[in-house]
Amino acid sequence: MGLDPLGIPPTDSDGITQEELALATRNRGMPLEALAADITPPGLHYLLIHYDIPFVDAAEWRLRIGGAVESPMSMALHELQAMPSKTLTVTMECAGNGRARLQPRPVSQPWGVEAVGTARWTGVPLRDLLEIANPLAEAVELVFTGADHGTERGVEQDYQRSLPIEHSMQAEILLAYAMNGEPIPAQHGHPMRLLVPGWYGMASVKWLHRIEAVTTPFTGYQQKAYTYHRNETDPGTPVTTIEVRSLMIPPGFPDFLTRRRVVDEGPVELRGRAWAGPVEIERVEVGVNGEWFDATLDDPIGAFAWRGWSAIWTPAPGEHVLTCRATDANGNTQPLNQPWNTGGFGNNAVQTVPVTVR
Ligand SMILES: Nc1nc2c(c(=O)[nH]1)N[C@H]1C(S)=C(S)[C@@H](COP(=O)(O)O)O[C@H]1N2
Ligand SMILES: [Mo]
Repeated sequence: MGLDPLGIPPTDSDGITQEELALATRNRGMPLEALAADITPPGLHYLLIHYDIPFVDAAEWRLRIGGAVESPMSMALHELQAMPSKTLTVTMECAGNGRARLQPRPVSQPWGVEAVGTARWTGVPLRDLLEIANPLAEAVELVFTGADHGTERGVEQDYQRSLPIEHSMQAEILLAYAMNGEPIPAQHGHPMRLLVPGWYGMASVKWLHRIEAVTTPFTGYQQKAYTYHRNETDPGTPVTTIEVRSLMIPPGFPDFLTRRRVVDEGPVELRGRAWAGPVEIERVEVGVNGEWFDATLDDPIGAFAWRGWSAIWTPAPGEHVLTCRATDANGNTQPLNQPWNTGGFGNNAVQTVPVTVR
């Protein structure tokens, strides 16, 4: 197979491989019933860990800022916690969410639609530290390094991502040390992670311990791998902000194995959430067997957070297919068909929920 070195080998096989299953049991999604809460309850936020969780000792840990800066610095956690802090409600989503629904399926973490969660993150605005470290005029990006280490498609690496200096100076970019008012749990990046609100999760480097200003754009593995390539020769465009998506809480009750829903006849309140990274949600529609009607939007809970929606459905007994689709303030609407690319990124095609009404 003439494979793009940055793509992921696709498979025509319907069956999930043992490797994909092993990834899926390490990296779990948010159970969709947790869409009921504004803030995802502890332990239900989705997880994506490329290598092993590094168990970092917060008392020994330091954050180092260096490279092309005027004043390199090194700070302990308690020193960072003594600085003015900011708390933001942020919906985070994995860029690979929806990957396992693609055909052919790019082989990687096989997400359905549930790689999402919303938390209240507290930390120091990155720009407050940059004002002290002072990147040199020739610095173009900051490279963020996590404490985890592994190989990916033959490349040994610490997990690293970069951001342009300009983006790093935005007020919402945090060096977070608390999640929902508690120290960040080990699996979510203890003791500190970068938080890039509005962007897919890969930008928010966990177990952060080093920030380096560089004078040429960073071309590390994770920077290149997150690219939309439509085919093996497409040079592609970088994966950045979160695409518009909505999800519904599957109504009624599920069958254990198939998760098919059973709902009693009569009015049913359908509820869900919609988000579009840094962009506002303008509209959510509910589809019943292909007929669309508007849902009612709840009040927003934050500029980077999902927005609740609800709709009343009065079904007749029988088999039905429910869907929902959101439109953002830029006029982007979720597609009915898959936006295929070699890495399986940004598949925001509508969720479908088959329901039996009795
Ligand atoms: N150091 C490090 N940071 C990381 C990752 C990782 O494996 N290592 N995974 C990234 C990816 S792909 C995603 S989607 C988010 C997931 O964050 P969460 O597990 O807290 O939900 O973390 C990002 N930050
Ligand atoms: Mo991700």
